[in-house]
Amino acid sequence: MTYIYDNQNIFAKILRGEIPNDTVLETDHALAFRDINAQRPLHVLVIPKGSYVSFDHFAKEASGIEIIGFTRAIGKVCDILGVSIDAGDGFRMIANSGEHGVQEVPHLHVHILGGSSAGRMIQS
Ligand code: DGP
Repeated sequence: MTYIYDNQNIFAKILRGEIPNDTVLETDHALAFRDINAQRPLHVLVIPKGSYVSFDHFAKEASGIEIIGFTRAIGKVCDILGVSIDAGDGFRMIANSGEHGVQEVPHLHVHILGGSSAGRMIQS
């Protein structure tokens, strides 16, 4: 399987600074910013800086350093938002992938949703 990355996707443009974003955290390997269409009081997207379409793509082809950097950034974002289990009320993390995952933007992103209950895992 070959993953085809479209470098004109909206998150690639955000990474290149062509489109503004409300940054929560930037590290060597990840950028976190508020979702333009927030579904909960706290709704942040965390993306790796590398060109990965989806989580499966990232899991198979990213380097160990990229995977650690991205994962640690997610932990830091949880701390920044105050949703960590150790200090807050928790969160829902979602990584939509491909057609059946109903992924709109083809650059890997995880949604961190908090500030109120995320409800049941799948509604329909
Ligand atoms: P998904 O369906 O998982 O691919 O979700 C894509 C999310 O990206 C969706 O919740 C809306 C958000 N989004 C789309 N365009 C932009 C944008 O230009 N800026 C920001 N901050 N978020 C965006």
